Amino acid sequence: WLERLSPGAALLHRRVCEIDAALLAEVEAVLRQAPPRGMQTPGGRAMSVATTSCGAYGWVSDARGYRYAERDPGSGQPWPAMPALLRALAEEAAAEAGFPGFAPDACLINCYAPGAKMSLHQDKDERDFGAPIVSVSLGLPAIFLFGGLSRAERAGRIELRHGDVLVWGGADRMRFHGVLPVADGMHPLLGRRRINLTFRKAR
Ligand code: MD5
Ligand code: FE
Repeated sequence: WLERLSPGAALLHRRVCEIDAALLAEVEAVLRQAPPRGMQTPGGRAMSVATTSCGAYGWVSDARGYRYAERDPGSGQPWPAMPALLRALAEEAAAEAGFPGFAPDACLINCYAPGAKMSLHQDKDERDFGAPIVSVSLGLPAIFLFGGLSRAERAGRIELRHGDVLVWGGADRMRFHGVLPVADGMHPLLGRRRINLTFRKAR
């Protein structure tokens, strides 16, 4: 079911549970071709999340900064293509939330082991803030922090569970957000992992 969090933000509860195994098969194929790696922040700190991408562009971070790149810095090869089911799901979820015509060119895959987290930040490395962002959660649950348009605003908390899809568009696209450290556990399909897929229009 669709829960509207704000005019531009919707949580599609359990949206992908019925197709989770097929989506995961596509994700695992990408992970084999482009293994996830811990990135460094421009400030030199190690991120606890392991990251890879598929699609025309992938998100990378190192001492030079955050950016979208056409190649996987690990292999020097172009990123794997965005698999068909993943792309279709992202387009459908965006339309259901009120953003028809979404055409993602980047899918960032964040792999969280127990204890991994993501600090409060804004997504602003994309060229066009008019396009929404679609986020799909698989595996272990996590507490998602959803803040305001300034860092100082107190963040709300929502639990993201396996199969949940979040869509952020309009003004809500620029909210500060993060993920609290993932609690240890065992998911029947994913094991001791949380995987988040983030579909964006990077260019
Ligand atoms: C995650 N990933 O669970 C989250 C899901 C990232 C990241 O934050 O940058 O890789 S994406 C949640 C999101 C994206 C864009 C805007 C907003 C939330 N928002 O305005 O709250 O690994
Ligand atoms: Fe983000």
